[in-house]
Amino acid sequence: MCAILSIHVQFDHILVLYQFQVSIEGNIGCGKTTLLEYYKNSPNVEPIPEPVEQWTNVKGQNALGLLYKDPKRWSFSFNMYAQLTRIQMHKKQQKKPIKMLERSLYSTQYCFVENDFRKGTLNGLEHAIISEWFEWLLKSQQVQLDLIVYLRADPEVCYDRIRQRSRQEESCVPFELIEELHNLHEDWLVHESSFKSPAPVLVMDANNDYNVMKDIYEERRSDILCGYC
Ligand code: DGT
Repeated sequence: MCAILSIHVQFDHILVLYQFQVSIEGNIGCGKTTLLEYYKNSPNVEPIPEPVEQWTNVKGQNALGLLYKDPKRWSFSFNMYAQLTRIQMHKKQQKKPIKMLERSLYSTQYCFVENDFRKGTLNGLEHAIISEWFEWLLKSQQVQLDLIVYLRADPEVCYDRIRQRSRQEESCVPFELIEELHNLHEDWLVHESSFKSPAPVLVMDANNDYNVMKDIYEERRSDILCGYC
């Protein structure tokens, strides 16, 4: 499960770091950011939030906003950019034993790209290009995950949370999309019927309010942090 990623030799002592990569996965609005926030002050955790601010300002252009305004026109551009920023998250130098990622290269491919292809917002050529990039990145960049924490929430709950937080770009997200993404996460992480999971999956019921979720995060601290707590 764990990997020795670096051995630092410093004069007369050797420091061996065991480094884990944990990806927090789940539908839009399921509470991934909240989980990262909860653990961000743990001495062993390095949180890597997804770069939404970068997506809303690509040299002055709001890629996320354009994606929802006209998915057929912008899905290819957005997913290519998401793929780039995700590999940057995976490759970011880690100083602490646990790198906690908000999503991964895998959820871009297995949930968003897959859904866009099924819906026709990515055409066959666009899908082939993104998929080739994905395969190449997997082979060449050592995209390692040791654990996936799947925050499993009902689509209705996620949809309510999205409406409540009212991120401007997501004002027109249809419920249908949340249902489709829910099913894709389930197929991937629970049934493994669409794609194989790249790491063991810890499934957590994320339907509860924050106060209850906090208690659950505390109870499961050791499991979520691979024993480093
Ligand atoms: P949370 O904390 O569980 O509420 O998570 P969110 O909703 O802040 O983060 P996430 O990753 O579920 O989604 C942020 C927005 O970006 C959302 O509108 C969906 C979109 N998004 C994220 N990753 C991808 C991707 O790889 N491809 C596409 N097409 N959209 C993505």
